[in-house]
Amino acid sequence: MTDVFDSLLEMLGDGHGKFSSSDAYRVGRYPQAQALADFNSDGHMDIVTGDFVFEDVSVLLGNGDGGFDSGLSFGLVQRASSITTGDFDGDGRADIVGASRNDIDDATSVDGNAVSILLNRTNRPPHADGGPEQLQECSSPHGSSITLDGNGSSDPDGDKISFSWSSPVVVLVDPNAGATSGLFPLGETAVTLLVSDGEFEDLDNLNVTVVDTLPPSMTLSLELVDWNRDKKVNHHPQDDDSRGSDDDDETGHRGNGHDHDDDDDYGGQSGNHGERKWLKAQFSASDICDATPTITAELQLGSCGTLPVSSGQVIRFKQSVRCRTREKKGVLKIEAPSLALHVTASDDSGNSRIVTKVSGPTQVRAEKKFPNSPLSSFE
Ligand SMILES: [Ca+2]
Ligand SMILES: [Ca+2]
Ligand SMILES: [Ca+2]
Ligand SMILES: [Ca+2]
Repeated sequence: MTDVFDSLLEMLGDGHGKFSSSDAYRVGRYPQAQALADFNSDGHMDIVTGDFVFEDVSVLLGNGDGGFDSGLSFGLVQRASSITTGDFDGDGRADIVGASRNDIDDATSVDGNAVSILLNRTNRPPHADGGPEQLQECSSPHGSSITLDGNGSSDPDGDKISFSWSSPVVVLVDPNAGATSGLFPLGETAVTLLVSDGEFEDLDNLNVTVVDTLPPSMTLSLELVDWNRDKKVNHHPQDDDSRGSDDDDETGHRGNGHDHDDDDDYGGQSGNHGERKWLKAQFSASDICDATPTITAELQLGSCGTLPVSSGQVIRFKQSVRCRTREKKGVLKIEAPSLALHVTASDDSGNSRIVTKVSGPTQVRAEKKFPNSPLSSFE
């Protein structure tokens, strides 16, 4: 084999007008003509040589560090006396043109004095494009359904490409389609798209991020209730007490003046000052993304401080400068300057909603929302 190849010496410039020691590469026997181009589009310069005797063209593929991989031989250009490169068919790949000189005495030979063009058909790798990074609002406690579109991927040679999507935690609907989808959980999930033209592959990595920026929804009420079930809300319970219509221990107090409930609301404190209201505190919260948002509630009693309260709690409230709170038979009895129900609902992502409902002759409604931060409001 060695007698049909000659050596091509390759020397590296050192940037100071000198060259380092050389390596030798096997090409055709009489490499009279040479040219440079990147024939396989890998970004590294390659060398083509033409063999003046054996009518071979050899290409040495540059490997990027000054060396070359073994050559590829093509038997086309006759007695190449010069070689150059250019993209003659406009496909972006460098082609080779060789000028052949036949024996000067045989100038009429049909084989002599020709120009040969070798069109480059080197396969180039495809380009994977899995689309942009995705950021979506969470749409359920399981996350969000998100579509991935890799149809922006391409092959510079027009080769048909295959798709392979993968993600460590998400089951994708059709991982071998150009576009796919999956149910992505809250947070950041890595996705990889691999495309192949059958010979070369390319990867694109992207992140899919599902966020929860919306605070929980809340319902709450602090409404007058029909505590003695007479089909009327108990705005003036003193009147109801005298009918003895339920078994609340308030019933009948007024007659004997004995307050075994240690409750001296009656007697001389009738009228506006003594007005009492039976109320029920009710509240609940839900969140699109968090199936179990945290909810806490308290009764704010003005200068008398606060009391934790559960949803469904019945409250007997009397406006008073006194601070008295007792629970009896399931009823929270409160005497305080004011009464407000203050509820906070928070999701796992730190979004909070706070709503305060004030008990009074006219109930003020207002609400503010502060995603990702505690908020304060009145309802
Ligand atoms: Ca190359
Ligand atoms: Ca070309
Ligand atoms: Ca290709
Ligand atoms: Ca939320």
